Amino acid sequence: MKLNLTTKIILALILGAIVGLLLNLFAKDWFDVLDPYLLTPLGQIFLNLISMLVVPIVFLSIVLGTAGLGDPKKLGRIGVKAVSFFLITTCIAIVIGLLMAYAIDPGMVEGIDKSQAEGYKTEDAPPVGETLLNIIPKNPIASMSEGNMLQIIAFAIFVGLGLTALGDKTKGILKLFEQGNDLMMYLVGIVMKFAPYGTFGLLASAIGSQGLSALKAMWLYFVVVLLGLIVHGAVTYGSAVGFLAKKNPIWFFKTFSPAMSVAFGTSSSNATLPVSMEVAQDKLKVSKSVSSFVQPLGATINMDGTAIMQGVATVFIAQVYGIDLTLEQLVTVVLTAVLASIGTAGVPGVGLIMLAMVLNSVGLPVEGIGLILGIDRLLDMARTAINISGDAACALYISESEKKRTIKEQRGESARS
Ligand code: DAS
Repeated sequence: MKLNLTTKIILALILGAIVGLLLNLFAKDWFDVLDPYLLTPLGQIFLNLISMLVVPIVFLSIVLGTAGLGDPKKLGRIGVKAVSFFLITTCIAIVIGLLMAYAIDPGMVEGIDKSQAEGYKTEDAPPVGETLLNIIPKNPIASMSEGNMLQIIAFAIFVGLGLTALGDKTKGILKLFEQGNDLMMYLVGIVMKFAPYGTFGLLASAIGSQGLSALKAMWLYFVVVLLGLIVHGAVTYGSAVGFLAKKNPIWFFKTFSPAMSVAFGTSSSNATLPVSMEVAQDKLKVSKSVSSFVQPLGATINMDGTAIMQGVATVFIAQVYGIDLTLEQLVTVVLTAVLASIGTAGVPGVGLIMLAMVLNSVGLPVEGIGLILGIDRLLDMARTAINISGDAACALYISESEKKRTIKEQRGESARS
């Protein structure tokens, strides 16, 4: 029986989880041998293979997406629609996280040992103001070598606008970029054949090392975040796909599931970009120019799943430390979480770094993150799948609205002629 890639990846995820759990519960010594020589290398090879393609794909697709839009006014319109969609849905996401946390009170559960948190140190998240100021790169080659996605996107937009303005003079370069993009998408197809093995390794290693013991005291926190992700996906994205894109939300999630399963396995929006763009263009029929512009931008500045975790984690940590948050502090949490998501790229674990920024903004103890560290890897998988779904829902909405606009303009022209 020939299984399609999605089924293979989902089966690999399930098998990886089962193998990881069995090794963690009954064969820790086996795991200690298998992990460094098999599980981790399988996962790391896959992560490196798709991460290798991200910078060229993001650069080429934004150049072609921008040039494909042609009219800079259209680029402006799409940019405003995309950023508005991202900011509004991220605000909704963190409010859902806060409301669900206050409804269920995960920080009040027995057995939470605060001493686990002592001494936790987090990396400093990039200051948002500085990130926004530095969007224009001094050296685009350096931006590419550092993987600075916002600077790569900014440079690619300039190049795309230049190609549009110069038209036939630079059609050779445009052709070269188009062929380069086709080459990259071909390589994605090759790399994706390895996806089932890589996602198996990633899951087995993550669950084998952490097991579910970390869930004991944190089970309620874990459940509240998962519930928030499900509510946001079903309600917010379901409504956007249903009412804005006028498409069936169940069809959307079913069709986009191959990309969601890769996001779940890799915990990286960036690494999943090649797949999420291919699925959006080939299966959701999102126009190439809109997908190429909106999804890379979203993978960098739109992280609704992460915002939900931050809302729940903020309330959870405040409750564990017996701190009551005022309304002003909660508003600050919403604003900081939205801004924080703009400054960081979609790579594994970035949500925790941003959480430190959110906790700092309201004076909560950052070491409280040490309490949720153990299960964050598992939650990162689920929230990354939501993060990229928001980007795809936005791209679908904009693509459908642009199609309707074009039809209206064509009708207008034929009526005038
Ligand atoms: N792993 C991040 C992403 O790629 C999300 C997060 O860390 O919260 O979207």
